[in-house]
Amino acid sequence: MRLRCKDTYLSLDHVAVMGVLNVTPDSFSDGGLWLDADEAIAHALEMVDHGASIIDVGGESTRPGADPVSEDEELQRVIPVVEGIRARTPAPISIDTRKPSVAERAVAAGATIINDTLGEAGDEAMDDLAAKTGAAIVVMHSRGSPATMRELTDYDDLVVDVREWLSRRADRLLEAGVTRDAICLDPGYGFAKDPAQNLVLLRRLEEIVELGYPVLVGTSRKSFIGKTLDLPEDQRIEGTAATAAWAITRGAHILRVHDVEPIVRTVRMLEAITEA
Ligand code: HH2
Repeated sequence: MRLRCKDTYLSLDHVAVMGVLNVTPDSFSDGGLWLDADEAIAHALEMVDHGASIIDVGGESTRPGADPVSEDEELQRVIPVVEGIRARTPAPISIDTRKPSVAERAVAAGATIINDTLGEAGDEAMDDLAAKTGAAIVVMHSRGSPATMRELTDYDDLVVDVREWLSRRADRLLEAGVTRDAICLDPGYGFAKDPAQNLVLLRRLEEIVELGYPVLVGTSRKSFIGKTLDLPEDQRIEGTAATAAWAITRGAHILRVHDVEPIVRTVRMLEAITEA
């Protein structure tokens, strides 16, 4: 399998690791660490050295309760970083945003993947942008906004509801003119799901993989891991690695993580076993 990212293809024959780069003061686990553009770019290059195949740049926290950021502020945070990474490595850059205008500027600056975290709040402008530019698009399930999503956890059958939403979302993208090989689906761990629901959504991940599109899993350091193990954000690497290993055996294609080096080792070890 492969993901079309404008005029290049990212091979997904091996599981790809997407390194998280939050250029924000308030992200839940690395807020404030990479606000300086030069330091952010250096961190991106380090993640590529450690085996990341994609760098995901975000300028607005999506954690429950996060304050929204203006378009200007978000652009000031992410565009110099996208340009700086683009100038130094061919690794695909994804832009993690809820604003089509930010995605558009980031794609013009060199991003080739749109990481659309709007979920059910969706904006057709994202679809049109993906169709027009040929950028890949990750569609992630979520409900409401960071301010409201904690209350929006009632589902008939969580996994069936998420699967059906992702399937309909992919159909809408195809109708908008996005090619099938440019679409990636994400169940949206931590977004409008309580801790127990996140575990179920992982256990039944195959039901999402069965849709036939590449699947991205973003569990890194999330609070359901913290709740399960009773550990703070900076002690969730092993819990994250367990979710990564599980997701790989269930057929996930891309893992979005903060701790690239240990997760790349986890992926390589898992793949060595499955290929033996
Ligand atoms: N999770 C976060 C942000 N963006 N994108 C996708 N596709 N999937 C995810 O699971 C996902 C995402 C939240 O994590 P993080 O970026 O570390 O935190 P914050 O939103 O506080 O910046």
